[in-house]
Amino acid sequence: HDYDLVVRGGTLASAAEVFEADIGIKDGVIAALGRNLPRGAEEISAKGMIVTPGGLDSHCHVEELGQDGTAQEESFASGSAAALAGGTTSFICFLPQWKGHSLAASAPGYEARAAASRADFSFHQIITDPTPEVLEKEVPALIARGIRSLKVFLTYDPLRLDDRQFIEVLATARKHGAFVTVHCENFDAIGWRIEALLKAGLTDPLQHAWSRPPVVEREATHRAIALAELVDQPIQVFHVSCEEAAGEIAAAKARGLKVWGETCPQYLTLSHDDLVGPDFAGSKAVCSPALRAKGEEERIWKRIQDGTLDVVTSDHCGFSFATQKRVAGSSAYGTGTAAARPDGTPMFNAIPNGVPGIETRLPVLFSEGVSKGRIDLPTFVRLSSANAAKLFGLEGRKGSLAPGADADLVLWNPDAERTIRQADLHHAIDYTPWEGFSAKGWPQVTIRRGEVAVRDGEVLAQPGSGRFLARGPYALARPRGVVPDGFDAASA
Ligand code: DUC
Ligand code: ZN
Ligand code: ZN
Ligand code: ZN
Repeated sequence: HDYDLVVRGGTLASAAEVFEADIGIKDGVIAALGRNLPRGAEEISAKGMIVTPGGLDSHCHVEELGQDGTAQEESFASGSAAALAGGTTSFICFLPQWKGHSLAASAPGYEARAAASRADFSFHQIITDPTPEVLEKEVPALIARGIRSLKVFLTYDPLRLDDRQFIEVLATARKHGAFVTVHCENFDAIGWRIEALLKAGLTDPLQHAWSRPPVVEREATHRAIALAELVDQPIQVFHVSCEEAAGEIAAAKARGLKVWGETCPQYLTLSHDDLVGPDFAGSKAVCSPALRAKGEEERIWKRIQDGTLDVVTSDHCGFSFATQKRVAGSSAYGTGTAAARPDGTPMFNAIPNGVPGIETRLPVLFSEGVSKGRIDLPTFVRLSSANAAKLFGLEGRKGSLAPGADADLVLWNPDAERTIRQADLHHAIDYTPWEGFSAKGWPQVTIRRGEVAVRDGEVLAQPGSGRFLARGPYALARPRGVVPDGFDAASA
C-alpha cells in the first residue's frame, strides 16, 4: 500500500478553501490529497462529513503546579483525552515560574508529567520574576529547547509584572526570537474595586465581574500594545472579552503593529447572566477577564468577523465546583484570601478564576459559528488551529491539510445535534459551564498523526502517546524594525 490510511470522500476545509478530496496518510503525515486515491492499508469513510485539521488549543492550563505543592485537578492524561474528544489534537499549556525561584526550580517535574499527554503539546513559559539570570541565561536555554513563547500577566498578585519588568521581558524575547503573550488587566484598578465591593457587602460571584469591568481590560491592553511597540516585539493579547479591548487591537493592527488577538468560547456565548444562580452556581462562570453584560458576545463575534481576533482558545483552567465552594483560596488565579461567608461559600475574590472548556471549545465554536452562519469553514479552521500554528511556530506541521503536515484530522458530522452534558465529557472537572447547551455539528472521529485517537466519543489514544512539539525560529516572531527615533534600546 502507498498509504497507511486513506480518509475517503470527505469535504475538506482548510484555512483557505473547501473542497472534495481523499487524504492519503503515510507515517503519520499527510502524503497526498486527491480524488480516487489508491486503497490504503486502512480506510475511513468521510462521506457526508467535513474534514478539518485537528484543533490546536494554544492557551490552556493543565496540571499546573502551585507553589503550595498542589497540582491542578486536570491532569495531562484527562485533559488530553478531553482535548482529543473535542477535536483538539495539540495544545500549548504553561510552564510556571514561582516568584523568588529560577525557571529550573519552579514546578519541578512538570515536563515529566506532561509526557503522559495523549495529544501533542508544547509550552509557553510564564515569567513572573524576570531576574537577569532568568532573562539572560534561562530564557535563551529554554528557546534552544524549542520553547519559544513567553506568557506574562499584568494582574494576579503572585504572577504580575510591573511595566519595567514587562519591558525587560519584551526586550529579551526580541533579542532571542521568542513570541510574547499577555494577560491584560489593570491590577491596581481591580484591587481598588474589590476593596470597595467587599466594604459594601457585595460578595457574590457576579461581583467578580464588577471588580474588573471592561475599562480595566482596555487600559491594560492599550498599555501592553504601547510597550510592545516601544520595544518592537510582536505580541498576542490573550482572552479578549470586550469590544473596548478588541478596539485597541484593531487600532494597533491598522497601524501595522505585529499585534494579534485571542478570544474564547466563554466570551462568545456566556455573560453576566451566567454569574447569577441559586446555590452559588455563578461561581462556575468566574474567569478573568470576566464575562460581560449580555450582548457583548455579539460584539466579540463582529471582531472575529472583521479579523481583529485571530484565534479562539479554551483558556481551560478548571477548578471543580466542589473545590470552588470550599474556599480553597490558594490558587494563583484568584485575588483574595480564604474568607468565608456565613453559608461557608467564599467571597467572590477568593474563587479561583477559570472555566473548563478544552473539550467543548470546538463544538461550541462550530455550532455557534459555522452552523449558525456567523463564520465560514475556512474561518473556523483559522480560528481553531491554523492561526495559532502561525503565531507559535507550528505552521506547516499543525493546522494544515497540505502534504507534509502532521495527519491531525477531525471528521465532523455537521448535522449531529448534541446537548452538552457533563456526564459525557472527559475532563477531570465536575461541571461544564455549557451544561444543557445544544450544539449542531460534532466531531465524530479525531485522528492524531495518522492514528484514530477518538471514535464516536471513545478515546483510544493512550496516555504518553502525545509528543512534545519543539519549535524553531520563524518569521512571524521577528520585529518590524521600527523603533522610536531610530534608537533600538533593546539591542543597545
Ligand atoms: N484567567 C482565568 O480565568 N483562568 C486562568 C488564568 C486567567 O487568566
Ligand atoms: Zn521554593
Ligand atoms: Zn490570562
Ligand atoms: Zn489562561
